[in-house]
Amino acid sequence: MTANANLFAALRAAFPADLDAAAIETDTGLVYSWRDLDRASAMLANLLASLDIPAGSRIAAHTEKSVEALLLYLATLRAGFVYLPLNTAYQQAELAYFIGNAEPAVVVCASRNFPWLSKLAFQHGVAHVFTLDDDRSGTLLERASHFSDQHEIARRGPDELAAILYTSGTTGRSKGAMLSHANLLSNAQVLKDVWDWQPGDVLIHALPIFHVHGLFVASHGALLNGSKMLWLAKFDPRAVIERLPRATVFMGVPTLYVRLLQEGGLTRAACARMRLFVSGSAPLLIETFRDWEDRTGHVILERYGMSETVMLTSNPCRASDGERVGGTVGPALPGVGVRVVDDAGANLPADEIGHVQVRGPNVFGGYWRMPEKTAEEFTADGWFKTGDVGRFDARGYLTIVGRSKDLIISGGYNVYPAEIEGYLNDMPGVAESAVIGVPHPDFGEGVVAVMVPKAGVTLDADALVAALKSQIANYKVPKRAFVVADLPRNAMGKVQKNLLREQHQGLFAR
Ligand code: MCA
Ligand code: AMP
Repeated sequence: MTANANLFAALRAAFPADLDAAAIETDTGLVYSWRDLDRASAMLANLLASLDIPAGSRIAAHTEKSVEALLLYLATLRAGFVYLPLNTAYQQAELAYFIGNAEPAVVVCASRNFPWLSKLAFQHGVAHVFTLDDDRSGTLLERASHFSDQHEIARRGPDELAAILYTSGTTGRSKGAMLSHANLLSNAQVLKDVWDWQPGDVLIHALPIFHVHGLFVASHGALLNGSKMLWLAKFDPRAVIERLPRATVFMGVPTLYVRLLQEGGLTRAACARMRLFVSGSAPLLIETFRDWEDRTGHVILERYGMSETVMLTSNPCRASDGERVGGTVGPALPGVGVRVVDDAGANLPADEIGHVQVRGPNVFGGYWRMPEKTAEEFTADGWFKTGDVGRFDARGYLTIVGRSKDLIISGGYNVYPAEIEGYLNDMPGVAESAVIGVPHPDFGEGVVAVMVPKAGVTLDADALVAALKSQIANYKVPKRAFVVADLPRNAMGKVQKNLLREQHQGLFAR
């Protein structure tokens, strides 16, 4: 019989022999052993299996970060279902879309959201809604407590789905990137090797677990190495610094590094035991890269990835593999193909800027129930179009110089201007709008809205933005808004966002 390709089987096989050793220590002082992770994921997997839902069912989680939320992810893998993480910042309209599109069989949410979310789920035919709060209360754990703590890991083929991650495209609504067990496992194994995970490594886990960085890159890294995690429910720079002397690996988006640098406690001594600092999800400014080295003596390793592909490139970890070059995202990971092409699809030589395209065992199978969108995003010869613009240097290190997709990355979260413009354009008195990202000292890019009123209307920009707060995730809400008579357009009638970005580029300067 062929080996079970279920990702959980590989993670479980990496648990240390001493199952009573600490696997996760939380910021509230709880310690979970490897045995706890095994037993609790088994009980949750048995609960999911008892629901009599079809193979391939989606299990949607709109839950705050907690170890139990991670266990729900592991249990979903273990039982062979498909995990669908949803950022808790998402509000009703956003969730209505995700639930309507993904049609999950199970929704797990915080008890405070149960009244409206259970109704929404019911309207979309979801049969099971459980609650899970970050204090280990809720119906999910109550129900799971009645099940056995033994569970045989469901057999899954390498190409069967493990997770769907929603990510917005250049136009239109969010698309669910379908990731298989093999996509996730192959990437986790490559990273274990190239980032040189070692016995005794300890990870500070300070990222949210709704997205690739915190859920896959960080958690899989520690689990596949049998490494302990020091778990923070929310990023807090002082709590991270306090844990540095007991840790060896930290992963963050650039905003986390910017905020850590503002703390006096970030010193060489505090970082003396640390082995690796990884940054990704958004461009790391060269100033941050340099300041970090000056302050801590450590060179941040920057890597690059996407929800559709997990990790693609990485600066070297071992000195023998080369130096880490600030401003670059390093060479392609082993087994991953990365090319830079011109508009006609021809490969470009080193130093020339073009479209970044990728392929490999990590690249997703397609967008959930959107075959046309999937087809559009792949070339005829099977390369995925990332929408990023970059160039290789002579050593094969990639630099991301921009994006051909209209996307803002704020504090590591993606904000799609088209989505925000849609909401603004629907507001009374708004004729049209343009949403742009401009440099922001904390978030990297800050979201800015520029609106044109309908004839004879006086718009109150701040009031409109305040109204948006009740409709969309808070990080998408523009930090500043302006009312103008006209938007700048080119001869083709297209809004010239580059001119708006230039005009507002100093808006958030310190
Ligand atoms: C919070 N706020 C933000 C953001 N986060 N505004 C803009 N951008 C943000 N990212 C605002 C809130 O709207 C709120 O404003 C105020 O800040 C306080 O909210 P709070 O939640 O307390 O903020 P925080 O705890 O300070 O959060 C900042 C953060 C967080 C820690 C940087 O955004 C974060 O954890 N970011 C990491 C995202 C991440 O993991 N990305 C990985 C994606 P108001 O009070 O006005 O409402 S995976 C990915 O991209 C790929 C594939 C990859 O390569 O990794
Ligand atoms: P997501 O859709 O959340 O998976 O975000 C993926 C996008 O994040 C990529 O297409 C890039 O634009 C961006 N990204 C991720 N890592 C980096 C990085 N190190 N430097 C620049 N951009 C990055």
